[in-house]
Amino acid sequence: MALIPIIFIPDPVLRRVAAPVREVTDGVRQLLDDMAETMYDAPGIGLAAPQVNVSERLIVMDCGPDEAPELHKMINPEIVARSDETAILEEGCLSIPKQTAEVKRPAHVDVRYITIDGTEQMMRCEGLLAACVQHEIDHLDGVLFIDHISRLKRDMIVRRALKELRQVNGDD
Ligand code: GNR
Ligand code: NI
Repeated sequence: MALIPIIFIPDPVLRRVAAPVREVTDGVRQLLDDMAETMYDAPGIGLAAPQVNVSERLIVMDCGPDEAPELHKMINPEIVARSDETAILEEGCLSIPKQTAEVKRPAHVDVRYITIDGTEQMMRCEGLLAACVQHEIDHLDGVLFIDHISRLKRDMIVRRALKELRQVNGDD
């Protein structure tokens, strides 16, 4: 197990469309383990491979309460159905430090993905998990939560996040 450094805006890897995983190898399983450790350490409720500089279609999520963690590892996840009903949730992103905004998305989605055993599986996601899985699959397509809000709010969040990163990095 190992922690992997998280990539921040405006790194272009966050805007790239990630490549499908062609084979579920020990390397893929190791990376998912390391991504889970990195997510818990951050802490966050989800992490996509581009956020650790790997442009491949891999995500991890855990939206469970601390007493009952529920880790999901997904390879090549795809949304196959979206509800007409929408929900507005406050989102943040580990790649856009210390900023949040309300984002409107389908309230429920059905996701199809490959497990670490290499078998296909479906999962119905609701509530926070639905927002999280859509946020993570967006990352695989180079999309960030700020792309779902007004330009005014987006520009403010980007400006504040870059300022935060400058302060943390001690730049001029
Ligand atoms: O930690 C995170 N919280 C969160 C809250 C609401 C909707 C999505 C998320 S995902 C985010 C971690 C992250 O940046 N994942 O890509
Ligand atoms: Ni994110």
